[in-house]
Amino acid sequence: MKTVFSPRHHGHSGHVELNNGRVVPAFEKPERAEMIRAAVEGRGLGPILAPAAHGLDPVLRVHEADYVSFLSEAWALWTADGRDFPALPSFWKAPGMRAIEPETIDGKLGHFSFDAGCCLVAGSFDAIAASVDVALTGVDLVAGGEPSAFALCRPPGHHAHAGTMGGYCYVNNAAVAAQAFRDRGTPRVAILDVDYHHGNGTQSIFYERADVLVCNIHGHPTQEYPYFLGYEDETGAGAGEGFNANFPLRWGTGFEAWSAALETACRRVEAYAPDVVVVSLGVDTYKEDPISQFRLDSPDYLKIGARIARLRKPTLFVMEGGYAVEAIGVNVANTLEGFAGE
Ligand code: OKP
Ligand code: ZN
Repeated sequence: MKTVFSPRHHGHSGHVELNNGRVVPAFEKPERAEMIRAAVEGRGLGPILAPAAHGLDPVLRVHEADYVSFLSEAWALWTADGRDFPALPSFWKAPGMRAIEPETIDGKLGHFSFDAGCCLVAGSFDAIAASVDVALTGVDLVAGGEPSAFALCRPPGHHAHAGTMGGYCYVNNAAVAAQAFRDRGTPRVAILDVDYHHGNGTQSIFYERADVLVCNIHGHPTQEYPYFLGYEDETGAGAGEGFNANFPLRWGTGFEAWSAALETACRRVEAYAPDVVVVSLGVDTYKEDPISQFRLDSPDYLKIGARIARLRKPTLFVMEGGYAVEAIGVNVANTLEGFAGE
């Protein structure tokens, strides 16, 4: 399997987040992608390619134009106000307030985010643009006939809504990839999100559509981030009714219960009979993950990859989360090896 990777992710570094009420170095750090790249290389899983530039048009098929403009301008506006440190949002609108984009950067940061998980530094937008190019180059490979590809995206994407960043995610790489498949004439796309956190952005983007099935296995929203979406009764709306499936699991879930949810999700995907599967691949389900509460172990990822392979569909893996840096490479490589060996 070919991997797509860009070193431009390094521009998104030195940033911070709010954790337990304190400003701390971001968990979503460059070492993550480097550990994965090293493991893919070390295991000999296949060639590693640079992404091709696709421009912002495919991003605008999924994201709102004012939001993409904000992302591209935010650092310049922030530093024009004389600030040379990372930009972090810290205020948001309550329901009933006005959703009018403010003129000032402090207001814009709140308007276009839903938490303090999305810091912006000088190189963030370039890394964000490279990350989505990585996903789109993965689409090129699979649409061009490769049975599978791995888009080693960083930053991740699945929490980003059409006009809102959050949870380390700015551009929803998996959603842009799914839309790109559709725009190349692929009739039915399934997104299988196995990251520990609910992919609220991906769900929201396709919620009223029947051409993209979205399945999510994740920490239960009564206990876990993003808290306000991801319940089982969210099954889609309008034309999309029946084309969203959530499998929320309680803190402490181990592989037995997790893989039972994967089996149900895979049967849902099989019933949909997609032409392509996009896997939002997070390995923060791992037992040692510093911000997560499931108990999967490294060998389990071989089985996850093998089950996904048994869908027997062209498959694009898109990297999402995983914060146990010392194990992230092994866990991702195990998933890809389990897939390739099936
Ligand atoms: C992104 B992805 C720790 C609390 C949780 C947001 C987690 C985003 C995870 N500061 N913050 O789904 O792996
Ligand atoms: Zn996650």
